[in-house]
Amino acid sequence: MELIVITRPEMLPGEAAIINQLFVHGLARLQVRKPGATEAEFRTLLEQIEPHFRGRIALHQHHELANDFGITGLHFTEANRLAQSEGLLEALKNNGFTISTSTHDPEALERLSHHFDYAFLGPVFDSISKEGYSSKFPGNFKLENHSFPGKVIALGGIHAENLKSAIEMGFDGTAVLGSIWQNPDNAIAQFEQLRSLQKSSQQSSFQQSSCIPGLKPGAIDLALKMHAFAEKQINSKAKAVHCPGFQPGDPGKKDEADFVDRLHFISNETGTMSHIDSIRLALKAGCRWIQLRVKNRPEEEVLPIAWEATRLCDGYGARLIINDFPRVALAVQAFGLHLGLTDMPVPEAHALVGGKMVIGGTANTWEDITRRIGEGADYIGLGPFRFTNTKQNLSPILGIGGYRTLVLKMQEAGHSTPIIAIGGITPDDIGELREAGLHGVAMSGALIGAADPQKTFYQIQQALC
Ligand code: TZP
Ligand code: MG
Repeated sequence: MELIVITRPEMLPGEAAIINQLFVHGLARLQVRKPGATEAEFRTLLEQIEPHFRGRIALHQHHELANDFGITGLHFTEANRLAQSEGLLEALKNNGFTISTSTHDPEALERLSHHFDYAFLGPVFDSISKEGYSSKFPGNFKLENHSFPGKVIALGGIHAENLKSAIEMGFDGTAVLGSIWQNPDNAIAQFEQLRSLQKSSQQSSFQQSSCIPGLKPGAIDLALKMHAFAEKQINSKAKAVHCPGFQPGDPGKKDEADFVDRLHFISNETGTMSHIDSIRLALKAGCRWIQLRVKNRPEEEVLPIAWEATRLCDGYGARLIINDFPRVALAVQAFGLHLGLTDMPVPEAHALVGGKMVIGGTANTWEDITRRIGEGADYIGLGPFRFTNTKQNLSPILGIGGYRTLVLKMQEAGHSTPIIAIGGITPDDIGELREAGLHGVAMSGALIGAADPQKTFYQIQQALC
């Protein structure tokens, strides 16, 4: 369930620093709404928001800035919405944008374009920030069944005391403004309080499974660590450009193994879908660790795909891992590189991409595992779990028994390198894989072929919790 923050309409001193902190503390969506602000004022604010958080922003005004800042969220106010054609909304959706709108009238939900991903409805309570903006919703309001397929977010006058009532009205999420910004010094504490209230008020199992896309479940601590790691990565990227040599035994690196995501999406192409299409699908569904795995193509063809993947991943604040092509990983300054069983050893790859790029390696046997650990791999992709059409020349299938044996052996030997299971995995397999001691899973077909990839993503997240 979403907890969305809307900015104050006017510019606020120190606003960007608070916004960055809100993101660090797990904010999944910020609506930048400043009706009177100029494009230059928007630019100044957006420039101060850390690039890896900009994928979580929706712009209410100055949509023309979206491209420059890698912003994929566009909001259409009620008046603005009426001026848009279905064709334009559809084109935005097809180009990877998330679009939202707002309405005051529950009946208007029947008339909203189905292209909108979410719509604000309110004011459900008397507004805190907008004087005289009082609610016309009765206290016992219930959101009736409606035909709008997107999420409906309660807006207006929501604070710690009434947030639970808003959730009980049947909304898919809540949006707050006044309660966050009325005392900016207290914005983060307020956000945390609202978020934990919202979490404890969630009732249905689907709502409970709605971990924030982009962050691992239950994630304030993790978000803080990730933030620290992201900063380290930015520094290390700068280093990688200036001194790409491998630094053996680099002490800064090993404790970062914790940051290996529990869900890795592996790109693929089918008759109807390109690698980029598959990555866009995964990002929209919520995946934030994306491996670009292009097979049987020369490096010069992989590079432009990697650039496009980088642009997309940056827009969503996701990590991009390049499979097989160290020089491409270096060129696009990817977050990581993944090496297959027949690729070069990890230290050789470090010599090409720099000592600090995250490097993962494939394994199928105990010998592969110990070799990967010896080489200093940051994570190991162990598989295949079962037969899959996604990969040609599959190694022998491990099954759950194979994983149990190998993970036990690792534990006995005192090895803690995170192991990611791969190969034909579906959401239903995750429970037993986690029980067997696996750190996470890599999936391709189960997400690409899902009838509703976002629902599948939530199912996966819940199983990974
Ligand atoms: N390595 C072993 S299986 C596999 C790779 C890259 C493919 C995983 O894709 P899927 O569709 O989840 O089986
Ligand atoms: Mg390879």
